[in-house]
This record gives sequence, C-alpha cells and structure tokens, in this order.
Amino acid sequence: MATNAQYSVAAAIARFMASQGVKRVYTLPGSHVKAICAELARAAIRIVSVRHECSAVHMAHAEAHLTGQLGVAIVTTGPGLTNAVTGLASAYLARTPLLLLSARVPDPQAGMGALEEVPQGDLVRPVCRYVRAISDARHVLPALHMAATTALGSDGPSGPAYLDFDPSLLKQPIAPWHLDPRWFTPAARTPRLPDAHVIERAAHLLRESRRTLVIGGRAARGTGTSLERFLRDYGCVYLDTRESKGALPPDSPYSIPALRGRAIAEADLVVTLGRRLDFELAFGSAAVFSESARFIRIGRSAEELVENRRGDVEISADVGSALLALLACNAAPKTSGLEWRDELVRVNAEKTAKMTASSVAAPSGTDRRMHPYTLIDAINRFVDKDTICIVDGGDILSFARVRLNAHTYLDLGPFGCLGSGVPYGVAASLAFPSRRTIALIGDGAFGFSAMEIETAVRSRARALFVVANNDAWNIERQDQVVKYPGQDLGGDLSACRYDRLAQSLGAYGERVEDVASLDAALERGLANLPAVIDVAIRRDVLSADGKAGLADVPPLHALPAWDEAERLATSGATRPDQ
Ligand SMILES: Cc1ncc(C[n+]2csc(CCOP(=O)(O)OP(=O)(O)O)c2C)c(N)n1
Ligand SMILES: [Mg+2]
Repeated sequence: MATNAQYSVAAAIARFMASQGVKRVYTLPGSHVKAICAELARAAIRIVSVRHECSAVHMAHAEAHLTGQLGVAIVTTGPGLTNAVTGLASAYLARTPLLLLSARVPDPQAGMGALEEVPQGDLVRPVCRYVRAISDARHVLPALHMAATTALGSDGPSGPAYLDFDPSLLKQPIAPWHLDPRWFTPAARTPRLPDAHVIERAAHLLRESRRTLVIGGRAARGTGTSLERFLRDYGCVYLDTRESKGALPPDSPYSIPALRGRAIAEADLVVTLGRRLDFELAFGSAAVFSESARFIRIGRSAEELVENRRGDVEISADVGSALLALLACNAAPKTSGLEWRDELVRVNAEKTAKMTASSVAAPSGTDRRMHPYTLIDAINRFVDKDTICIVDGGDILSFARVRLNAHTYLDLGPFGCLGSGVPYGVAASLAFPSRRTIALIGDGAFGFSAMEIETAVRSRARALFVVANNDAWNIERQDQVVKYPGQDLGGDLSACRYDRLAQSLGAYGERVEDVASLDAALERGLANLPAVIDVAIRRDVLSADGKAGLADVPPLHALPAWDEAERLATSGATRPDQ
C-alpha cells in the first residue's frame, strides 16, 4: 500500500479518479499523458484505447449520460486535444458531465515553437464549464475537485470540464499535506429544494389550467413514478424530448408524441422539466406556443429557468424535488373535465395505430430496397426494457424518433454530431455489459468513426451496430435534389459494404438486402457481438424531418412552419391557427 509520501501528481490524479467511482477512461496514447494512464492502470481503472480522440470524448459522454456519473477522457497534447473539441462541443450542448484531461507543452518551452503547441485552454474554453492549466502540485486536487463539481452542475448547467498539466509536473511528488483525505471523497451536486411559496404559486396555476402540457428535459430522467403520478393526477399530457427519452416508458398513457405541434399550440399551461426552450421547442415563442399560455419552468440553471421566455412561475430546484413538492399540495385542476387531455390521448393513439399499420405495410421501393420503418420495426422486435438504443444519422434519426420503441436512448444530440453513434455504442456496452446495446446508424454517420469497430473488438464491447445504408447523406441529398436539380453537391455516397469493413476489423458482419432475412441476420449479429449488420434501405422516402424542412435552415426558427408563424406574428398579422 502506497503511503501519501510516495505519491506523484499522476498517482494523485489516479487516486482521485478511483475515489470518484471512475471505472473506465477513454484515451488514445500520447507521450505527454502516459504518466497519468500508467497510474490509472495501476489503480485498476480500465484504459479503453480508441482510434480518434473525438471518439474518446463521445465515449465518456455516453458513459456519463447512461450512468449519471462523470465520464472521463484523456487526450494528448496538440492534435489530440484539437480532435477532442467536437466531442466537447457536443457534450457542452447536451449538458453532459464529463472531465477531459490533457497535458500541454512543457512550460519552459511554451511560446518558443514547441512540438504540438497550440493554445489548448483557449481552444476549449467556449465549450467547457471549467478550464484550468495546472503547473503546481498544490493545485492538482483542488482543481480536480472544482472540475468534477462544476461538470456535475453544482452551481450551473452540467457539462464538460477541462484540465491540462505540464508533463513534467505529472511525475513530481506531491507532498502529503496536499493529500487531505477530503479531496478523495466523491464530488457531488448540491441538492436544491424548492421554495414553498413558489410551489404554492405553481400549484395555483395547475389548479386553474384546463390544458396542461408537460415537456421533459434532461432532469426528467430518474423521476419516473413521481412524473407518472403528476401527469395522471393533474390531468396533463406529456411530450418527451430527446434528452428526456427514457423518463417514461414509450407506451406511457399520457405521452402524445404524434401530436407535438397541436399540444404546443393549444396548451394553456406548459410545464418544462429541466428543459431549455431551445430550437427544438421553437425557443418558447409566443407565435408557436399559445400567446396566452402560462409557463411553469423548473430547473437549476438560468438556461432552464428563464432563457427565451420567462416562466410565470420559475421553480429553482431539482426536478424530482419540485415534482414531489407539487404532488404534496394537491394541485389537481379545478375543472372536472379533462376533455382536452382525453381527446389528445385518443387522437394520438389513432394516429400511432395508423402509422404502425402503414409502416408494417411499407412496400419495398423501386430500387427493391426496404423502407426504413421495416428496418426499425425489425429492430423493435429485439428491444426490451433493458435495451440501450443509440441512434446517429440524418433521415434515419428522424424515422427512429418516430418509430423506435426505446426505453433507454441516446442520439447525436442538440449539436447534431454525426459520428457519435459508434463510440456511444462501444461505451454503452462496456458500461452495461449485461444489457443489450443496439446502435442504429446511417451509412454516412457510420463512416466518421467506423474504425471504432476495431476498438469494440479489442475492448470486447458487445454492441450490435446496424447500418441503415442508403448510399447517401440522404437527408441532405433529398434536399439538394429538390433545390439544386441536376447539380452534384456531394449528397451521394458509394455503395460500400460496411459488413465487410467490419469483418476486416475482426467483428462479425453481415449484409441484408431482403426483408425475409432481416430478423435472422439481427439474431446472428446479437449472437456474435460486436457485430455490424449492413442493411440496404430505400433512399426515396421522406422522413418527418425531411418533410418539415429541417434542411431549409430558415432564419428565425429550425422549422419553416415556425419561422412563418413568427414572421406573421411580428408583422402584426393573425396567426394561421387563429
Ligand atoms: C459532423 C457533421 N457533419 C455534417 C452534418 C450535416 N448532416 C446532417 S444529416 C447528414 C446526412 C447523414 O447521412 P447518414 O448518416 O447516411 O443518414 P441518412 O440521412 O442517409 O439517413 C449530414 C451530412 C452533421 N450534422 N454533422
Ligand atoms: Mg445514409
């Protein structure tokens, strides 16, 4: 057993990680950081070595999203760090708590033209919650604690934190009096309880409302039974957003995913659960939501509480505590009739049944390939309540959001970061080896990080990767065909065989071209993990996002219909729904 006196800075970092319950770190070798990795390995923390630093950050992201704990990635100086920036930006927008460690050029060489020298802290600062360059052994543990606590969102939104070290510092001894045992207790987010007066004001609004819409955010996950009770007892309908998916089972009775637009336009009270009113929610605009709708916003940070549209009541608290407090004060609506909710639930069920029927009947296209829904329906047959579902891609993401019956879910997130699906799948299956992980990925998205299939093989990550192969960046291609007919703007991809690529990397691979062999191929894949099943799908069907015009990039909103509503409202004309 090492005594405190024998600790190097790198060993103190490893001891800190162990004390935080970190089981794995994701990294790619580099001389500047190897002292940290050596000590982590000595502390029995698993080193998962990847093929691109962005993947390491994506993996830490998936680990954090799925476990609720800090994810950790370690990248080397210079290009190692710049490669990681995209992953950091994705975690930043998704508010995912992760810690990125790096080393920089030795301080005595800084500014002299050292190998791999770039201003690392400056490069990551806009997409991190905490950034610090460490040059002194005294700062190591306080900085690690600040980084972890900030990343977990103790006093603001959760997100990535970044530290880098002078490489020679890592090998220096750290004095015993800098190793106070309190530094080795888990960093935590301070619980935040709601103010009773604010809760009473929110309860008043709930009692007065007749059409309450609850919108899930990141913090809704983990509130399961209180959320279910809240929806049932207070007569609400519920909309999931991608970050809250999994808070309720896909067949939850008050969930109305097929009536998103209608619920948003008609609700007289909107309750947001730790959710930003961002592009996916029309920035909370009074031109899209009802102008007279009241808002109860629940959250821990300004982004969740006041951004874009003030709440009539803003509850600064953990979502779980706020829901419990609201449940305790009987805020059931005064009006006995729940006609609006009942109607939305009924119409949602009818619409969903219709969609299911049409997708089952979805014919093979002129190219004789299968409809994306046919593929998703087949995947659904292998998804149970413990399955972790990952989705990455363009059109295929849109189809999956409508049809995939995921209980635990992670997709490319608000950064729209293609290439995250394979790393997410690897990390999910390492974090939860006894659960099934299925990653559904567009062929374009798969290409960004296809080499991580080798990581999956080497690290024994037992995930199933299903490539939805339409030989195209399809959501972009479809838009190009309409807007720039006859021009080649790069939307087409070659007819690649991703099953063969996977085989060459040591994984199981199979190609599926006809529906009849799909289920058996998925079954064989699941029996031979990690596996890549490359499925030929149609490229001539429009997804919901394609139809909604996501690729139009209108100026005021993400969707053309919202953009138009905003334009009409600001020009003084009446809204189309009035
Ligand atoms: C890193 C990155 N580059 C470019 C884009 C723009 N983009 C959005 S969807 C898409 C097409 C994705 O193609 P694929 O993964 O094959 O899915 P498909 O649309 O064909 O289902 C592209 C290029 C992006 N979101 N992320
Ligand atoms: Mg594609």
